[in-house]
Formats: sequence, structure tokens, C-alpha cells
Amino acid sequence: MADEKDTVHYKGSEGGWGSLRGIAEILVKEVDRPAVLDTLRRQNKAGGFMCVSCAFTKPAHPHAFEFCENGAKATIWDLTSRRCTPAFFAKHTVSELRGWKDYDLEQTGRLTHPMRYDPASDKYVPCEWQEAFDAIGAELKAIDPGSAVFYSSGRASLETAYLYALFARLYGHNNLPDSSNMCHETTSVALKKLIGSSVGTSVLDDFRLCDAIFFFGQNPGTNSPRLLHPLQECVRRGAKIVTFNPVREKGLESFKNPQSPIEMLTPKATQISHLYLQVTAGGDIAAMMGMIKHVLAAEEKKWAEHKHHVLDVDFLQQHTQGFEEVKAKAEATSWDEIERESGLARADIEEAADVYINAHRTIAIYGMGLTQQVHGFQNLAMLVNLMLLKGNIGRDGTGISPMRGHSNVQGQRTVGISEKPDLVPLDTIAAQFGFEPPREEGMNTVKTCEKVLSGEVKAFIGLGGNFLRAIPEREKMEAAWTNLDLTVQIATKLNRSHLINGKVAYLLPCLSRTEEDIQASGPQKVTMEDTFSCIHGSVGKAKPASKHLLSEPAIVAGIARATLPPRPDVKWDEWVADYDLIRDLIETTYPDEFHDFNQRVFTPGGFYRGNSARERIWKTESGKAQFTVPWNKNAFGVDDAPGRWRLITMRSNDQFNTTIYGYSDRLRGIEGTRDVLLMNPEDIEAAGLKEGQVVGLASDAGDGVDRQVGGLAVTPFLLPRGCLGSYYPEMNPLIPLWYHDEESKTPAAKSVPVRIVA
Ligand SMILES: Nc1nc2c(c(=O)[nH]1)N[C@H]1C(S)=C(S)[C@@H](COP(=O)(O)OP(=O)(O)OC[C@H]3O[C@@H](n4cnc5c(=O)[nH]c(N)nc54)[C@H](O)[C@@H]3O)O[C@H]1N2
Ligand SMILES: Nc1nc2c(c(=O)[nH]1)N[C@H]1C(S)=C(S)[C@@H](COP(=O)(O)OP(=O)(O)OC[C@H]3O[C@@H](n4cnc5c(=O)[nH]c(N)nc54)[C@H](O)[C@@H]3O)O[C@H]1N2
Ligand SMILES: [Mo]
Repeated sequence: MADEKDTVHYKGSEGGWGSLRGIAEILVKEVDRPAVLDTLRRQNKAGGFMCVSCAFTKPAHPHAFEFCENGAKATIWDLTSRRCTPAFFAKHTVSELRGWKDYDLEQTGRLTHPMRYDPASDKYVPCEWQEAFDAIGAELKAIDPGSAVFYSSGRASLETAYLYALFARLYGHNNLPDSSNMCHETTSVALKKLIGSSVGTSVLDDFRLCDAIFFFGQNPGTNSPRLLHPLQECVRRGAKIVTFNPVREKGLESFKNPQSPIEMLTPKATQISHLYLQVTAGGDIAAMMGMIKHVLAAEEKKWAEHKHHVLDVDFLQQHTQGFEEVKAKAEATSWDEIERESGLARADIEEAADVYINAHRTIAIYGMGLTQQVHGFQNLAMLVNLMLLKGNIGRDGTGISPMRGHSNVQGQRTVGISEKPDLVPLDTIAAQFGFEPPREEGMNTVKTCEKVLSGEVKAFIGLGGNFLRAIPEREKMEAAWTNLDLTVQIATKLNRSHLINGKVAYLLPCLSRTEEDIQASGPQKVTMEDTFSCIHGSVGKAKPASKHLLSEPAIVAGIARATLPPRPDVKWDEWVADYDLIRDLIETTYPDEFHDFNQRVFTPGGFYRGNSARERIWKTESGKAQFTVPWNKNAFGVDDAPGRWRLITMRSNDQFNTTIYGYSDRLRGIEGTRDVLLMNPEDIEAAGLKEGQVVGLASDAGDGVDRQVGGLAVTPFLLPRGCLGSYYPEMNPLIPLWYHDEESKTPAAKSVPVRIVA
């Protein structure tokens, strides 16, 4: 391993002054209104508003300022004083704007007026809301409903999501892909199959009891910084944290609480990870196989010597299926293979396994490092295997805990945004609204892309997000996109997906969650579900960015009303006038999870909607929790070959998905640019490259298709040999559309096969 001093790597701890500086910088740049501080003070508090950034839970006993650097950035980004007005669009053609960077597009500020794309002038022109709704309705009425796609990014509220899914089904399709299809879809498919529940089983209280936490491919310092507080508390009371990640992420190394004055004035930060293992990209299956092998060996030894078990044998017997097969597989797998495939030394894996063995209660946290892999399902199956060995699912202080991304992405699935009809109570919906909902499986994200390419998709509505920037195979997709009859984007800020248009195209600006939403019955609240399945209310108080904005429920209802014939049980206007009525509808459709919904909206810490696996009720095919024998040695989607690298597409600390706040990846020490190729210094030398040399990457997926990205400065960085790092979304043109998790079709953005082109 190269000497750390040779590589770009941040030396301070996560949090601390740097994070306060990060907030202050963006405050000064973006806002000139005191309302912003008020809004920040209300962030993530019961009766306040729920952060638009990540999906980490909102505690019952919040801090004075219950937000992190990135949550504050996201709020300030919404409350910016900048405006993207009709005057701006009059000055720039859409073709010209396509040449702008993501950062510069969003820097134009909040969208203020509904806009129609005018192909003759190649410009967006302002229009009236009703005109937009009528035109969109006319287009949708003219096509087969099965050729329309309603995408959602995971930010919209439960109320909006429920109406949107209902609209899709009344219109006649289940084509409801969402950002989750590119994110934790692997979770939804694998956990459902293996433990009978598609979401994580831990809650915040478990963090007060656990003895160990294992992190696989999740980066809390950047992506869920408020999680660092419970982690710090865990470490202080002696729990051990073990991390598997090819990148040494600062937040998992050390943390200084920016909300503690004492910590801020002393040099000492809490060391977070007791053990940090730089597994090779795609190497987790082997690493976990090694841990299981060691746990089984320890079981044998302990039983022989002391007649005690390491395994939870009662649990295995009563609650699981398939243990013997996994045991046989682990015993048959050699340490040579495990070391080769994981890139880790046997002694290190054994040390990690010893932490697991010695912990009575363990939580496993994971993220995109496991889900965005061709063999992502097997990654999760191995993690479930590992957790089941010691009964670490469905017991206090334990659990398998995916850290979800967008603030309501999990909740959208809960209330019907799903292309899979069997995940939705269609019979209840049929009775509730008096119609026959479509029963055929709809399109997920990858399917949508395939059918845009084949010409079968005719219309696309985007409820937030930046679809064309977030998906793989960008160039081919953008070229095909202009064949669509209709594209509609409901958004707060301008992004690239708004600049590649169908024949009829509308850009519809909406309120953000931070803003006051006044309807006929008065000010409205909305709700979301966090990563621990807790549901929280949120009230925006800030003055809307423009008086022409509509709320998301109002926009969805406006399009639906213009598209569908009237029905006695479908009351778009009444529902929009009073969101309590939408919550009543949700309660009727999902009585177990959402009973007394309106009364419980502001429960401190949210109300828990329950999880069968947490109760050790396994809603799986066998009725048991399922062990799985992996059928692949690693998660890489193609064979290794000379000159073929595994590219990790990364998020910086200064972005939220495709929204780029700035060019400071403070926690990795990369400043002023995103056009970098991170490489192990020994690899740089072996490849005959030099630090700072500008190179390109080409797809090397073996399908003969030419995909390239250029202009990347070679930057030494402590990655495992054979791995490269560069930023998402800039690298997305390199990912083939077919390169996705086998089971869930989640694009495999974490081990992309590439070649370096000088
Ligand atoms: N500030 C900020 N917050 C965010 C977001 C954001 O963009 N910015 N995005 C939100 C969204 S939608 C999501 S889904 C979450 C994403 O949050 P995360 O799940 O943390 O996603 P990533 O940062 O993409 O990748 C996670 C980690 O996986 C590691 N990794 C890569 N390959 C492998 C591998 O093969 N094995 C292992 N073990 N690790 C690997 C990477 O080094 C990285 O540290 O964050 C949410 N929160
Ligand atoms: N290579 C690679 N690709 C990836 C990933 C990766 O790690 N690597 N990660 C994947 C993941 S995890 C995800 S979740 C997707 C993200 O995909 P998306 O969710 O589609 O993308 P975002 O960048 O979150 O969308 C940002 C846009 O949402 C709009 N917006 C913001 N707030 C609101 C709001 O309140 N309402 C409405 N209507 N619009 C709003 C703004 O216009 C903003 O420009 O990308 C995926 N793509
Ligand atoms: Mo995500």
C-alpha cells in the first residue's frame, strides 16, 4: 500500500469547523433572507419541517439545530434568492443550455413560472397552468396508457405519491419507475425474498443497545451525516464499528460534533471505525464468505472446548432455512480464493469476524457499495447469511439496516409507487375507488430506458428528479428521448433532463417542502417515511419562491383532472383543498400501517409503521428466514481482463445526487474540480501515467459499444489496486444499460468495467 502522504486525502475529521464553514459559505452565496435561519431552526423537529436531503430518521429528542452540513445546504439551496424566470429563458435557447454544467444550470435558481417548450424558437416560453394541464391531458388521451411512464424521484410527500400512483392506475398503467430503481431496489427485492420484508429492520433505539456495527459500502459522513451522532455515542460506550469500503471515507474514520462547543475547541475527534478494511470494489461476497468461514470455525472450536455455541443454534433451527448449504459452501471455499477476490488479508477478515463473534448484538448498515453491483442481490444475501448466524435480525439492538437515500423514497413505495402490482393492495384500491386497476407489471427504470430506445414509450412525466442525468447509457438515451410525443417535468430547479424534450414539452415549477403551502382549507402539512420506517409530518413556513408556483399534489391533480373522465369517488379538487382527506385515503388503503394517520402526524420521532421481520414473522416462500448460497465469487459483472479496471462512481460531499452545490469534496481533499480520476499511486506508476496527466475512460464491458468520457486528471488516492474512482453523474455515459443487478435491475454503478485511454 502506498504511503498516505503521497495521496490526496483529507487529514482532519468529519464534522468540526469544516462543516460549519461549509454551511456558512453557502449561506452567504445563496441567501439574503433571515427566514432561512428560522427554517433551519425548525428543521427535523416535530411540528417543524422535514429535511429535503437524506432519509436518516428524525429523533424524538432533537438537538437545538437538528441538521447537518448537507441538510443545511439542501434547505438553503431551496431558499436561494436566485430565480430562473421567463426572462432567463427568453435569453437562452435550450440547445445552448445543454452545453452548461449541472452546477451552472441549478445556479440559475428556483423556477418561477410554468413553461412550454417552443420548438420553433428552441426556447421555453411562459404559459398558464390550465393551458399546460389541458395540453398534457390531450396528449395523454391520444396515446395508449401503457406507453406512458410516470417517474418519481424520492422527494415528493406521501400525499403526492399516493395521488400520483392513483392517477397512473386510473389512467391505466403500473409504469411507475422511481429513483429507488437506481438505488435500493436491490434491497426491496432481496430483503423481501430473504426475510419477507422489503425494508430495514433496525430502529434508532437499536443503536443504543448494539455491541457492534458493520458498515458495508455506505458513507455516512457525506450521505447521512446525522447518523454520525448515534455512531459517536456507540463508540463512546464501547461498541465496535467495522467498515468494509474500498475508499477510506473520513466520516467512518473520525468525527467531531459541530454542535458540541467543547469538542469544537479541543483537537480530539472520536475515532469511529475500530477496523477499516479496504475491500476491493465488488469484493464483499468473498469478504463475507471469509467472515462466515471464521465464525463457523470458531463455533466448532468453542463447542469442542467449552460446550458453548458461537452460533444462535435455537434461532437457526426455529427460524431459518438453508444453513447447512451455506456452511458447506463456506467450508469448501479456500482462503486463497477469499483473499484474491476480496483483496483483503485473511488475518484482517478474521479480526473483523472476531468482532462479530464477540458482539451479542450486531447491526449491519449498507448502501450503494452493495446495491449498485451486478451481483448486488448476492451481496445482500451474504449479509443476511452473516446476520442470521447469530440471530441478528428481529432482536433488540440488532438488524439489517439499509441507509435509504432520498428523504421519502421508502415512503413512496409504501403508498403505491411501484411497477410491481403484487406490492400494491390493488383489490382494496379497486373497491375504494370503484374501478379495475391494471394488473400487468409496469416498467421500472431500466425497462423504461429500453422501451424509450425501442420507441414503445411515448410519454414521460417526471415528478422531480433528473432522470436523464441519473440513468446509465446517457448519450444513447438522450438521442432517443426526442422521439417522445410528450415530456413533462415537475421541478424546483433547472437541470439537464429539462433540456432534452419530447415533441410537446412542459416544465412545471412546484413549491418546495420548506415553503408555505396554502390551499382552500388553509395551510397544509405533508408527511414522509424515513429509513427506519417512521412517519413524520412536515410544515413549510417560508414564503414561496414565486406566486406562480403550485404544490405537487395540485399539479398531479391538475394533470389527472385534464386526462381522466370524472368519477364519483375521485375528488381531485376536494383532496387538494385539504390534504387531511388524502391521508384519510391512505389510511383506508393501508389500515394497518396508517391507522389514525391524521392524529399521529406529529408524533415526536415519527410513528413506526411496523415490520414483520423485526417480529421474526418471515413472510417468505418457506415461512423462514432464508440462507442463500452465492453463485458468484465477486459482484463484478464481467470477467477480469488485462487493462480492465473497476470504476467506482462516487458522490462528493458537495453534491446531492445530480445537484452539484460546489467543487469542494472537502472530506476527500479534492478541491476546485470534479474532473478527476482517482487511482492508487502504484497503479499510476505501473500504468505509465503521471499525476495530473489528463486521460479519458472508455467502457470495457465486452459488448463492443464505444462509450467514452474524457478530460480527467490522474489523481493519486488510496484506493485498492485495480480500482478507479470518479464522480457520478459525470461518469454515467460509461455504464451500459444492461449492466445492472441481475435480480432487481439496479444499475451497477460501483464496479463499472473501463479502460484508461491516454
Ligand atoms: N450529501 C449527499 N447526501 C446524500 C446523497 C448525495 O448525493 N449527497 N444522495 C442520497 C441518495 S439518493 C442515496 S441513495 C444515498 C447514498 O449513500 P451511500 O449508500 O453512502 O452511496 P455512495 O456514496 O454512492 O456509495 C457508498 C460507498 O460505497 C463505497 N463502495 C463502492 N464500491 C464498493 C464495494 O464494492 N464494496 C463496498 N463495501 N463499498 C463500496 C464507496 O466508496 C462509498 O463510500 O445518500 C443520500 N444522501
Ligand atoms: N453512476 C451513478 N448513477 C447513479 C447513482 C450513482 O451512485 N452512480 N446513484 C443513483 C441514485 S442512488 C439515485 S437516487 C438517482 C437519483 O436520481 P434523481 O432522484 O432522478 O435525481 P436528483 O439529482 O435527486 O434530482 C434532482 C432534481 O430534482 C428536482 N427537485 C428537487 N427538489 C424537488 C422537489 O421538492 N420537488 C420536485 N418536483 N422536484 C424537485 C430539482 O429540479 C433537481 O434538479 O441517481 C442514480 N444514478
Ligand atoms: Mo438514491
